[in-house]
Amino acid sequence: MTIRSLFRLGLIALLLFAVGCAPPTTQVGTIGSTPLQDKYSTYFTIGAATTPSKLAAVQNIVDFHFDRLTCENDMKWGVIHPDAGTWNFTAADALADYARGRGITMTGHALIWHNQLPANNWMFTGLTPDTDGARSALKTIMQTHIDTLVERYYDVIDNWDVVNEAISDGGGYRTDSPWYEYFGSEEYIYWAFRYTKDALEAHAGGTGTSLGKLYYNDYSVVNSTKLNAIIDMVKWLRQDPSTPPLPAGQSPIAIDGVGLQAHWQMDWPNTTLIQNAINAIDGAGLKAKISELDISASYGSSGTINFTSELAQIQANRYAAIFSVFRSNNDKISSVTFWGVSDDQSWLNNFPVSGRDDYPLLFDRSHNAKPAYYAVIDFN
Ligand code: 9MR
Repeated sequence: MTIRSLFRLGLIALLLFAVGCAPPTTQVGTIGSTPLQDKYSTYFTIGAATTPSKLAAVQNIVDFHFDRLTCENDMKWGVIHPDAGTWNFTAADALADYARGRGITMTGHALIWHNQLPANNWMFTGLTPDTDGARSALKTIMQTHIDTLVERYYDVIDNWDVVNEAISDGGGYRTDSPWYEYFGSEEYIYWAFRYTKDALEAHAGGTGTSLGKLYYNDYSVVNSTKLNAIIDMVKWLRQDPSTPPLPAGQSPIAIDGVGLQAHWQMDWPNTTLIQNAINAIDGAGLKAKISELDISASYGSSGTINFTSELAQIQANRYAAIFSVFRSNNDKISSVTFWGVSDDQSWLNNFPVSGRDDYPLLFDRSHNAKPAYYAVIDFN
């Protein structure tokens, strides 16, 4: 071996060493080579919320990294059941077929919610709030809606957001929901879970398919006032001692878990709050599901911020800390789903400020893996 070839070998070794030591931020132009779904296979499934048109633009990422899907909008009442007897299954079917084709499961989102209802409000039209007539009519409408969705998707949906955001930030039941208004109380929550459970048992019971799980889903679940109210609601549904009665003659329902939406920020909530919420949910005999994870980089700003490499690294550290909590609680967590795939597709580009860019996800506007992605897979 000549001096020159030795020198060349030394140079190559130095170069390889430098590449090996380079911080993950220098890796650009790739979706990453470690599939999230593989890295987390012994912990929990890793999901993404999407729509058919968004999926088309990032399908390579979803194919490679995610083994769970949620319809970001397409199973909501306003989209899928926009009028009495009118169903619009096209988009939900497309995502369900994609999931079936890959053999992955979905989260059903969301059966009963006060938002994204049909524009013409058809379910409530002509009814008088807080009357037996309204309750009776809405129970029938609700049951038909739930039966139809469960029958169509029970084979691919393993857990359902049966009721979404029914508790206010102050801890009481949300009274500005038309469901609450027309039922005249929180009784509608019971019926939503009742009909979903019955439909799951009827459709999935004899087929060998395991029953879909029943979840209550909300934001700010780490807030202890809200968390306590959610747990009280769960105890009421299953009729723990000293809880208010159920509708006359109805039997208790033990729901399976609580979805923490996890629309979080760079500095909120801290990991202690997250751990406390997971512990409280587990202590109540329930699973925690991280259902809508994103970390806004723009929170508090009125316009588009400059997402510098320093900010990207701060966000990566934040994701690392959060996923470390998730991993160490994997026995208490059923799944982790991101609310979107790449930054350009996030709902946060239009909320709370319309048209402002945000950077909350693991993949950037060019669909390349961000430092946050490398932080999430950086563990042994
Ligand atoms: O991401 C969804 C966005 O496209 C819709 O415009 C919005 C309408 O309210 O709903 C967004 O998803 C929400 C989810 O269904 C429930 N939790 C809060 C999510 C973000 O608003």
